[in-house]
Amino acid sequence: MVSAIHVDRERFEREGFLLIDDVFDPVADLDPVVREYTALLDETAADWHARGLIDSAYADLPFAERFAHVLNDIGPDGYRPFDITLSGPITETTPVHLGPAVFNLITHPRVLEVVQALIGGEIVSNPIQHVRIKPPEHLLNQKFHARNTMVSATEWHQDQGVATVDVDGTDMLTVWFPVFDSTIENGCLCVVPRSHKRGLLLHCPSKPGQAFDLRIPEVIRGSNGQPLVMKRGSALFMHRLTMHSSLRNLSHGVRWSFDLRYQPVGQPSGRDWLPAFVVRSASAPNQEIHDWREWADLWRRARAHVAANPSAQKPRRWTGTEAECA
Ligand SMILES: O=C(O)CCC(=O)C(=O)O
Ligand SMILES: [Fe+2]
Repeated sequence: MVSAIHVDRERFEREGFLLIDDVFDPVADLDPVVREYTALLDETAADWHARGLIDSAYADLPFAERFAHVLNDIGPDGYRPFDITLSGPITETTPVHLGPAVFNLITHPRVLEVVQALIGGEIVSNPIQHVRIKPPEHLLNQKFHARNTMVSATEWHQDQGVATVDVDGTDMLTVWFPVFDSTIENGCLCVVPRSHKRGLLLHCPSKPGQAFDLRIPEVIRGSNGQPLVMKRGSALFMHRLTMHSSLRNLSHGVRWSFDLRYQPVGQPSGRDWLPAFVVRSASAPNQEIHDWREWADLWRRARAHVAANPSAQKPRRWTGTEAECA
């Protein structure tokens, strides 16, 4: 019997985050994800090699080394088949990973138990979600080292700041968890406790014209961040206004995490061209999706729709011309 989870709501509201151990069973919940990604990397590397896009399929290398070599050869866009959302320009063939092991994480009853305690029992899975597979930095080409939040460090930001403005009234909750232990050396997440009380802060593009890589300028942020070392199986539940970032992976192992988001049914998702689906509803249980194929279809249909209607994809809220961004 797995134990019920104690959710300290008062602490969440005070600190802006809650770290909970043993949300996932590493063997039953996380190992299948590792296997799913090992097969995906195998397939993708073989395909790219057969098409002459990479120098080798690197089949003899362990996962993290293989991933780094494949990315070095193919370039930053090669990350897209591994991620679990559609971002950047979307065409009918934009790759995204939609597998059963990932679906089981998104709909995991113990995650939803905590989400329900924090935002109520009518819950939608928000489409702003990522997998971040960060190989040891020394294995990656220089071009990946800075400002690539998927494979290297992440700048300080609030998740509300990276969604479109219609999300402002939405009670969006971020759930971040490591696939393997996350440490200071391998690039764990950092938070500024209680920063959610400051409201939405200015975000600047890290490079001029680069609307997708945002950070809160240091003059505004201050310097009281705190690293969160986390064990495999644990999960962090974070308010949409909590400032957070992540460190570089200076270790010899992979730094691998998922970040998912949830919100109450009926509120805007901040990416309304992507699918939001009901994961739990006591009032309309027939709306819940339990089949990963149905979920994958929602994503494919959304992709086809955006490919045919590019204006469905809305711009982010910051321009970079604000004085503090200079
Ligand atoms: O894992 C990371 O590097 C950043 C994660 C993040 O920003 C998030 O989960 O919202
Ligand atoms: Fe974030």
